[in-house]
Amino acid sequence: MKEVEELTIVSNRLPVVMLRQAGGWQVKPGAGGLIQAMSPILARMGGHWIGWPGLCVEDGNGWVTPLKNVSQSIGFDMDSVILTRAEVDGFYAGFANSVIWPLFHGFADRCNFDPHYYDIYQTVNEKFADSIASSAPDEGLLWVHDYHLIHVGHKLRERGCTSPLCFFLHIPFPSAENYTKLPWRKEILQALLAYDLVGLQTSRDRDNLVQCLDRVLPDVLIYEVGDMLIVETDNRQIQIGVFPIGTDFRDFNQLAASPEVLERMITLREQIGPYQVLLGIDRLDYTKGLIERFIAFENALEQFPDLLETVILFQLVIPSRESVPEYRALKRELDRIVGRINGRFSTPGWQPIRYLYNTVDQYDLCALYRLASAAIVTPLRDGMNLVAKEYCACQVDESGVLVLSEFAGAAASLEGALRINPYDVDEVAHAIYQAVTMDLDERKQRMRSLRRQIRTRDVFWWAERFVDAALHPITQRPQNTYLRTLQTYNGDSDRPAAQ
Ligand code: GDG
Repeated sequence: MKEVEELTIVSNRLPVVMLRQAGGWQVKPGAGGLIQAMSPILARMGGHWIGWPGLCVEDGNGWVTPLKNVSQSIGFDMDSVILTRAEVDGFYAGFANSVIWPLFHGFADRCNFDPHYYDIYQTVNEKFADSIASSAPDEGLLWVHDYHLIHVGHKLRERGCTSPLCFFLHIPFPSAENYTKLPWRKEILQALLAYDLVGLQTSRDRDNLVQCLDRVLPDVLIYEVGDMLIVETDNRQIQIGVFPIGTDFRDFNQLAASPEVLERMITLREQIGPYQVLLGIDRLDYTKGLIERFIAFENALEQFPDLLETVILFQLVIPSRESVPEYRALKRELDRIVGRINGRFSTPGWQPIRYLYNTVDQYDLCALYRLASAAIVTPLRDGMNLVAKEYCACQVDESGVLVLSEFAGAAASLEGALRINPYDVDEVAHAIYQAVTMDLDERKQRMRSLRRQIRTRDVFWWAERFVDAALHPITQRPQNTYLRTLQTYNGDSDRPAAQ
C-alpha cells in the first residue's frame, strides 16, 4: 500500500452527513458498511474522498467551511459533489435504490425500470466524473465504490482519462437470469469494462458476472490467470478479482476491551435486565431479513418456553433511505410485527423484543456486541455483512455465538458460525435455541476460530490486496489461454455462498 502516491476514494456518500440546523450546519458521522471499511484505510494511507454530503443545491450555502474543518480533524480531505433534489430523487431513490439495489440482491419484482431514472443516473455519474477531473490528482490511484457510480469510469474515459481506474462492488452481483431483465444490461456491463480492475466480494459474484458477460457481451474474451480473470475487449485488458472485505479487527478488539466500553456495558445491563441478549444490527432494508427474523424469534418463543423471561432480542435498526416509499412501508411493517410479538408474550417484568430505530455511537455499538450472547445475522442476500465480523472482533472473552445466513457473502469465508437459511423460520428458531443453550467450551472453540479468520483477513488485508492488484496488473496473456465459457460456469447462480 505504501507504493500508492495518492489515493482518491469516490463513493456516493461522504463519510459525514451535513444537517441544516438553526444557526448553521451540523456535521454528523455517517453510518454504513462502506464508510466503516474505507475510513480507517484513508486515515492510515492519506489521500482524499469525493462524494455527496447528503445535501442539495436547494439547501443553500454555508456548509463548505464546516466540512473543511471536519476534513482537518479526521485526517483526510473531502470534496463534495452537490446534487439537485430532482437528481437525488431520480438517481439515488430511483435508479440506485429502486433498480440496481433490488435487482442485484435478487429482488427483480421490486424493481421500477423507469427509463427516466437511467437518464438521471447518467447525468449524476457525469457530475461525479467532472468533479474527479477537476479535483483528483493526475497521478495516483482512483478507486470508485459501489453500484451508485458504475458509469463514472466510462464518463472519465469520455473525458480523455487514460489513468488506471478501479471499481469495487460492495453488493452481490446477480445471476444472469436476474441480471438480463435489466433494460440497460449491455450499457452497465460496458461501463464496468471501462475500469482496469473490478473487485467483487465473493467467487459467486464473480461467476455471476462472467455468466452475464458471456450472455450479454459474447464477443469479449475471458481467461483465467492465477486467481484473476482477465477480460479482453477493444485491445484492453480488464482484471476481475474476488476481494472479500474485512473489518478493522484490531480497532474493534481494542475498543471492546476499553474501560469506556465496560462502563457502557454496565449501564446497558442495568437497562436491559438479567436476560441473555440476542443481537440484531442492520440498516433498515428488506434485504436484511428483519421481518423473517422477528417471525423466527416468535417461532422460537412458541417452541421453546424456557426462552420466555430469560432471553431478549435487542434489535437496532439504522434509519436508511427514508425518501424511498418502500422503506417507509417496511418501517411500518416492522413496528406492527414488533408490537404484535411484544403484546403477545410480554410479562410485567420482561419484553421479548427491544427495538431501537436509531444510530448509536461506536462505544455503545461495541458494548452491545460484547454484551450479546449471540448475534443474529439473517440477511436474505448481502454482499458481505460487516456486522457479523465486527461482532466477532468485539468478542474479547470469546463466548458469543454467531448465527449467520448462508446468503451473506460473509458465509463464504467464515467457519464456526451456525449457518442458517433465513427463509426457514423453523431452522432459525432452532439455531437461536442452540445458540443460547450452547455450552461454553463449544462457544469458545467456534468463536476462537472465527476471530482468527477475521483478524487475519481484516480490512487492511483487503485493501492491500486490491491496491496491489491495481498497481501490478497482469499484462501477459498465458501461453495456454484458458477460456471461460458457459461450460465452466454452468448454471445461474443464486445459490448460497459456498464454504
Ligand atoms: C454494504 C453492503 C457490505 C450500524 N449501525 C450503526 C453503525 N453501523 C455500521 C456497522 C457496520 C455497518 O454499519 C453496516 O454494514 P453492513 O456490512 O452490515 O451493511 P451495509 O451498510 O448494507 O453495507 C454489505 C458492506 O457494504 C461493506 O462492503 O458488507 O454487504 O450491503 O459497519 O458497524 N455504526 C455506528 N452506529 C450505529 O448505530 N457507529
